Amino acid sequence: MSLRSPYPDVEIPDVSLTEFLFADGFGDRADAPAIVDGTTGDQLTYTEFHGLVEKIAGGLAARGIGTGDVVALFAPNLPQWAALFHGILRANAIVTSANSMYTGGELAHQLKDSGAKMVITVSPFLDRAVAGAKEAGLSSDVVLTIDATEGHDSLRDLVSSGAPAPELTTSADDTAVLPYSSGTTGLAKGVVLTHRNLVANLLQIQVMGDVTSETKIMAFLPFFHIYGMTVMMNQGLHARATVVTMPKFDLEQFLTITQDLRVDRLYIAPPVAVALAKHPIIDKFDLSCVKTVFSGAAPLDGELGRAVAKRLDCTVLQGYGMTELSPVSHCMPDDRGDLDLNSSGFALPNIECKLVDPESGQEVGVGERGELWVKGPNVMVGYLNNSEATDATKDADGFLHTGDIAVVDDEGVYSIVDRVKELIKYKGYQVPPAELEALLLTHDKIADTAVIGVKDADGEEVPKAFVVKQASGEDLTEDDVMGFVAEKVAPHKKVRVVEFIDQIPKSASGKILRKDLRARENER
Ligand code: AYL
Repeated sequence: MSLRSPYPDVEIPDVSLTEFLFADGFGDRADAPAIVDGTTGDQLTYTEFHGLVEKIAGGLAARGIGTGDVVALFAPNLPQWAALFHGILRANAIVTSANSMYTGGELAHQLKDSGAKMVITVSPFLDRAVAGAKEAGLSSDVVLTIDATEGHDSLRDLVSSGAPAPELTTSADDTAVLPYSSGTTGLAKGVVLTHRNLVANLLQIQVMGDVTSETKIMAFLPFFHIYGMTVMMNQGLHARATVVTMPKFDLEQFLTITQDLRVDRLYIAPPVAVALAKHPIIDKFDLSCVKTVFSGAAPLDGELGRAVAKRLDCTVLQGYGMTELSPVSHCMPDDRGDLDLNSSGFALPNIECKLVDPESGQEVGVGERGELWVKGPNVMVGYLNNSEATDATKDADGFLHTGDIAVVDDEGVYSIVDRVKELIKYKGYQVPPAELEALLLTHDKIADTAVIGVKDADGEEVPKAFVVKQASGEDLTEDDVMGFVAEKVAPHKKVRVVEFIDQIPKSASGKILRKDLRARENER
């Protein structure tokens, strides 16, 4: 029994994202703000934004960037991030968006794996960007900065050449972006998303949401992550709305900007819902402008969601998706604020789902738990240069096996109830356990290890390492283990709980039995 979206299909035009967003001009929004830096008030109107995109494309072409070349963006949310993103695509090239918290080593993995030819960053990130580029075999000459800095070319240098943008030759089936995701297992992999994937998801979410040219969207969640990229940046640009950026999250500043710029649509991940529901500072602000709070990227607690709706007197909605789905496959439409907030709403138009019992491989029906499989025009092509991982995730019929367990009711409303994949989510960010395990095994006092997600005292998921000591490791402490990891990874990947045990439970073939470790946690 495959389950189709209750919404009629939308037609996906056969065009690049660039054509889709910019070919028709901006009408009466030409001089309206497309994107505003909420912290400085600096803004680009639609005409200015588009002009900058064209100039960036010209500058990139003059430096030899063209069809099929990959350029890495390693920067916080700024209006220029969006202009560079679209400038790279306009130059017929591909964007790989890197987590701006990455260490040099983590960035190097992505640069090497994606074959990036250029890295664009900001001066405060230069140390990590240059270290990563060097480790990936790139010259520091191809590390550019958005702001001006000594020793590196800047955005100004890139656009000052005055070179015209090249002819747009990109078609819908060309790769547009390579965000990185560990998917259901293993290390971070390049997710190949085409222009068609991104255009499709914009049209699919358009049916669900009331985002118009009047909307002001808050974008503090990072553009490098597919949630920020599609749902905030590109949806906002497509609707000719105004996207308000913040380079990093600070609660008071976020509230000040929301109040002063009269932002009406907040996109958040669940940890921010906790602050909105509970923090005393909220009462000091006039947030009457906020009409909608949309949560995604990790499970929202329904009660918490209702508390936010009540306190801000607004509609709270939840959506579900994955990087591999461009990312949204399910969400609550704007007019259904009445739905149970523990759910993630309906399948989007053009989407077909199956729920499959992971043990038996049999499809299950309404009210029964099964792994969610998703098929639609927003499903990735595959993982970059990794057909094995692609085949393990996307089947021959085109269904993406999400690794999430869901239940659907008779109205077609889905609730995500569990996760069967390894992936851990810390504040909505991906933490691939395989990466932490590989790192921990390089410690000379650690004999074996397994990392899983556990709930902390606030109910937030955090990475926990089970560690088997080497005979020589008697004096190894929990803090030693956490410190060892913290030095080498971005903050969201830190191990936050450690337990020493005698043996890691494994199957006959040597696979870590994470289920057994989870069961052990739940017995506490
Ligand atoms: P990735 N409820 C439960 N788990 C969720 C939810 C949710 N609403 N959203 C995402 N996840 C988990 O690639 C789930 O395990 O993309 C899923 O497989 O970083 C994993 O996060 C994917 O993590 C949307 C739709 C945001 C999607 C997104 C972000 C997708 C995050 C807003 O409307």
